[in-house]
Amino acid sequence: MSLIEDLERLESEGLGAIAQASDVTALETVRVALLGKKGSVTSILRGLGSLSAEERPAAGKVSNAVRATLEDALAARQSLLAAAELEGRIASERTDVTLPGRRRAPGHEHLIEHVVREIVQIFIGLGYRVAEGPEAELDYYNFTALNTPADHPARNASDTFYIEDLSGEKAVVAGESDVLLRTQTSPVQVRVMEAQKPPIYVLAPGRVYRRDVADPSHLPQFTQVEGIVVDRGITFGDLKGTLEHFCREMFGAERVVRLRPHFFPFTEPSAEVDVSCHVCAGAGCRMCKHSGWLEVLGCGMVDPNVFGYVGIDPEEYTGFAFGMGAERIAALKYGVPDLRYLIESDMRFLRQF
Ligand code: 2U9
Repeated sequence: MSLIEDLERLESEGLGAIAQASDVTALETVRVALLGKKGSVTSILRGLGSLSAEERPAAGKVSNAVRATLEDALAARQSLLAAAELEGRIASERTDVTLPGRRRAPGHEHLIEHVVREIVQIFIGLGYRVAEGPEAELDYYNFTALNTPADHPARNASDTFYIEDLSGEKAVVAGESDVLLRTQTSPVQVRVMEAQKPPIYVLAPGRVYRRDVADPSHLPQFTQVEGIVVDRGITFGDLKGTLEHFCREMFGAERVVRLRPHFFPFTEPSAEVDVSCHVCAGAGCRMCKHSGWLEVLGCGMVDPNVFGYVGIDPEEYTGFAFGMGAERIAALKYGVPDLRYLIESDMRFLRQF
């Protein structure tokens, strides 16, 4: 009868261990120790086979009852502990939906982008369309087709960023044209004229690059907006009227506009456009260096040689072109004293616009 006593002892010890298991993992260890393959109850049950035929029924009954009692106790404790663990997790992971959210700082359009859009809108209103082109450009489109002589200073490596191949030699496309970072957006208009017959009314905004050291009025990378018109019967009067309209829309209806003769390789005649100083209304002040005028853009009638490169007949068509730096326009309109502020990403400055 010692086997039955052993079983009863194991039952009471087992029930104690089950009651003491403090979590699901500890309970599993208890289950394996009692009822697993090598468990203490299991090995006693294996011993039943060695009992005599008389002893076996009573011992079998007790052992089944002990196993059932332990299994029931394990199941009951298991569901109790699992429920407690779930409750604990729910409590610790609870989200307080009443907490205030994290404030996000929404970005806004950069002043340069804003000014480019202002300029573009004025010319869209006059029926122009916008064209774009590559920033890494061929010498041919940036200089040659714009009537720029081979010995022009702008072509010097000290003024223009030429793109080099891995050996440090100038990169050349199709054995003929150097590759450079465009110094103006004019090549965009050359490409438009190659691809399309007049009438052409096109605006070309985009980034340009020059080997300049940054100072209050120069940046090595800046944003140009250029425009070109090619049509039958276009005159210098059309150019003047268009740019007067632009300046008044951009800077205010009260501003006076004047053109001064100038020289560009791609236009003839050429001019620079000034608007009357908004600070002193033309009387002379520090802003306009006591001249009463602020220089805003350059312009001219498209040189017939340029038409020659793109196959437009200068006897049939004439055209005008103009160009401006968006950073300079932004500085004039919004009173920015140093162009470098526009590219330094200092939020204390940018937030003001
Ligand atoms: C073609 C023919 C002619 C574009 C022009 C200017 C005058 C001009 C400067 C303004 C300030 C450059 O950004 S800046 O330094 N530009 O003064 N640009 S006429 O003339 C063209 C363009 C394309 C085919």
